[in-house]
Amino acid sequence: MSLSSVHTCHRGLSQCRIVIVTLSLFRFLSHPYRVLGYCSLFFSVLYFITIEKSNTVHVTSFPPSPVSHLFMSRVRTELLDDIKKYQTLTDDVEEPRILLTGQIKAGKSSFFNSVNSVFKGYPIFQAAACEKETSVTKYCRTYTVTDSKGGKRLPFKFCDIMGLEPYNDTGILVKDIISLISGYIPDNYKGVWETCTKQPSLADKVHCIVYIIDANVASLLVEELKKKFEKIHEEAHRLGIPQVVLLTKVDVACPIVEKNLTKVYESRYIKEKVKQVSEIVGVPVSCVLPVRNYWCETELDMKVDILILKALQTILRQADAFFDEIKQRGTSSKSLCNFM
Ligand SMILES: Nc1nc2c(ncn2[C@@H]2O[C@H](COP(=O)(O)OP(=O)(O)O)[C@@H](O)[C@H]2O)c(=O)[nH]1
Ligand SMILES: [Mg+2]
Repeated sequence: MSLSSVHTCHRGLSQCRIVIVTLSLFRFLSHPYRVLGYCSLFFSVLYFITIEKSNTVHVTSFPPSPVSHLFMSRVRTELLDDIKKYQTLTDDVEEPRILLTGQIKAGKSSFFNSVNSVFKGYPIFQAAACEKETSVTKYCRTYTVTDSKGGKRLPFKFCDIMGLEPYNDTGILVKDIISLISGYIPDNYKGVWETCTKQPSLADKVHCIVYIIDANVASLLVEELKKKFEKIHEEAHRLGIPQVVLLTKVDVACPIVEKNLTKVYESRYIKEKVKQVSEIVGVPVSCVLPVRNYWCETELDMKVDILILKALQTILRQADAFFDEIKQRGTSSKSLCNFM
């Protein structure tokens, strides 16, 4: 029996005793006083119900920390297991290619670092966060993650590219992103993107586009940038590539969430931001995931891990939906151009 049910049982016994005493009194009362007896019975039952109600509140207000810690630990383990067991639905692709795109400093590199940290078991900052992106060289940097230090390679890879900026003089161009998602740009490619013309296979394509948007600037995005998101969304939609948004820096955006990350789904402010970016990018609200990245920590935090893992699980599920659709259509990697 759990601690809370033992507690309720004790209270229940004392309430029963009150009712029994009242009933016995009632038996010995003569007729004229029976009305008074009824009244006392009524009030004791009322008292019983009131105490029962206050009991429930008392029981649920048990110190929550050990319970929630246990619960969170289970959720985290389940998410980790689910991701480790992940296998693509097609033999043509071993590791889904996940593109991280968004404005500079939105948290693209930090998201990869966070995923890497959760699987390594300690914070690790492999991808240079806050890297200066002044170079004009387009570089599709590919990152893989291993399970624990020196462990097995996990079944996904991230493409990290330069930021998508409102104006074309800085940042990656929409046409470059379209070349990348269509499969023309290989992993870690540093050459001239325009000369890449090899016929792409399904494995060369991007299997999920992840827009990384800073929750603090979501409402300040300029029209030019929104139009770029729109163009990428249209093309991705045409190609059937799934799209997900990660709303980063939720800890900075909302003071309630900063104090307690478990409130992230309850925060009205974050809910509003989720709706806002879902409209800007054109993805359903269920595909906008609030995350808090590791960026300066020395130890892992279970609450941060859960948000990161939930985001990754959603990305992989979306990639699966893409593979499933291709399977349903009977499109093989060789005849991919027909699908595109
Ligand atoms: N507080 C907070 N800061 C973050 C978060 N994610 C990223 N950052 C900060 O934002 C800066 C830019 O992140 P970075 O990953 O380099 O962005 P990128 O340019 O999109 O790759 C980092 O130095 C971090 O300080 C987050 O979730 N919360
Ligand atoms: Mg970066």
